[in-house]
Amino acid sequence: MSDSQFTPRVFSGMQPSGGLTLGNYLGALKRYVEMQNEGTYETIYCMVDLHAITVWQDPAELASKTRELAAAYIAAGVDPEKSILINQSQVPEHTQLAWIFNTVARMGWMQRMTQFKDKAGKNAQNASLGLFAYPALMAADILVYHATHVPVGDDQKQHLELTRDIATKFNHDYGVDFFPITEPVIKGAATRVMSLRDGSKKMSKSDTSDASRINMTDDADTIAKKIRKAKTDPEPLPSEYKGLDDRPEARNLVNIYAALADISVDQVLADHGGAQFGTFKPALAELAVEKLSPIASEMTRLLNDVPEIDRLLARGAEQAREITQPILKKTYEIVGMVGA
Ligand code: AQP
Repeated sequence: MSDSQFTPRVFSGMQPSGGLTLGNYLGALKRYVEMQNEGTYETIYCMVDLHAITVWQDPAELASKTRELAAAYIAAGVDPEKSILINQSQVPEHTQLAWIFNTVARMGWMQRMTQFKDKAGKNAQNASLGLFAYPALMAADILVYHATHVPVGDDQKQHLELTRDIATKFNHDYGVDFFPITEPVIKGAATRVMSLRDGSKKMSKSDTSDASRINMTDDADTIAKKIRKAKTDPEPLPSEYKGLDDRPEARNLVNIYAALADISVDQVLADHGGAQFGTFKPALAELAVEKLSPIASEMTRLLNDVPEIDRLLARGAEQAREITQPILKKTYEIVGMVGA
């Protein structure tokens, strides 16, 4: 099936499960803004609070993190006049479609999801059912808009494949061409930003070590300190990319530099090849502060007016439901629900 029958439409979201990291920004949020400004797509960006509660969240914290995430989106350049900005739980069609998808997805598919295994850890029997079903809700988040493109970091690739499998099976089982086969958009030099303490681990907002990540709200001194202390090796930077083989920490810092500066990795190595980390790290810290500080200040300004954030989210939910209600109704008709 070709996507041509579908409006080019972008959907993506993040969990309000903690402050955003540089990984969330470079892997996803920066792309949200670029795709919004390209003018090719309708864009819908979401705070996925229902996903966040698949692991325990303090209720008051969840509400404030949700507003903080909305402020981060806007501060980074998501424009509520150009994009639809929503909080997931305010658009009930996400969960209604998710139930249908729970009946489409197969146990074997879900059991293969590596994120569940990572997050549930050794105690899988004690994980919430919601954590296990998470990817079916994610498929519904995307497909309830008939979204054709989803900008995400590399860690979400498997969930996007599952979304495509669910759409394909639904279309096949019911003999329709109803859901698009959504394309992941995993692009840029930093699709998987790694921990500053361990080059084999993803930078993550829920990592217990704050030194492992750069938070979007870290001040200049904290950013400089974390980069200065980032794990590296004693060798100088190479002049070519293949010189970064087997040097995951060095590669991570070079990728971060390229993504922040919007230049290629080759260009970074052309400019900094031969430099020691004692020189490269301060240059990276300066660049990170230059790019992140204005976003952090704008977030603080926006968070001074919580009623305005709530108003934008309520308006976003209304705009979203103009798209989601007809798609859910048609899904119910296809499935055979009386009164759809
Ligand atoms: N380290 C990363 N590098 C590149 N992209 C990343 N993303 C997350 N970490 C990196 C992308 O950010 C988006 C938001 O993801 P999420 O909020 O659904 O949670 P996640 O993927 O599980 O990210 P975290 O930071 O690791 O959150 P926690 O710790 O709460 O689980 C996604 O597009 C993701 O690819």
